[in-house]
Amino acid sequence: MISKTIEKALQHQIALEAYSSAVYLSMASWMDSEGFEGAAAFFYKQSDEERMHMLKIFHFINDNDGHAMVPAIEAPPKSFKDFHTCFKNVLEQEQKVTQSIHELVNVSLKERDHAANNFLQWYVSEQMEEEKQVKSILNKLKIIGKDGSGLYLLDRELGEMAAAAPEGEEAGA
Ligand code: OFO
Repeated sequence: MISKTIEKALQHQIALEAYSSAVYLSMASWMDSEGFEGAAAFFYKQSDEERMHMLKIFHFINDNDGHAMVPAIEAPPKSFKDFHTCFKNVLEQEQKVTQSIHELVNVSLKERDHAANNFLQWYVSEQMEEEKQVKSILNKLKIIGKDGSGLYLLDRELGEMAAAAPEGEEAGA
């Protein structure tokens, strides 16, 4: 059984994961419309992953006598300035999620909820992987600069990463 405090904090996390899923879906669609097929595949996959992260919390709450609820989320942006800005936005979103996960871990410690603490460790590792991945993409973008053929190759690499990631796994993680 989880406390109301933990349930409320987890419910907040559900909304963040749902927003990540929505914003990555929007990025996938924008990349698709701009002709970046590889990045589009990467973001479709990321969007699915975020939904899976959200669902895991639903099950954890419900399996522990709580009641997980579908959150109301704001609409994500429909378009993005450019390829580079998109990934800068991803890093900001992931850093926000990481901070929220760390706060949740603090709540679980304060509540002495060892089950929730144990459950949250998966998210701590996952966020480290996600931040590492997006930082590596941003580093490549820095090297590429305004070179179109470099961007073409990175788009292809992102598509390969999405195709290689097994179902339920992060693209490239
Ligand atoms: Fe759910 O891991 Fe990113 O946001």
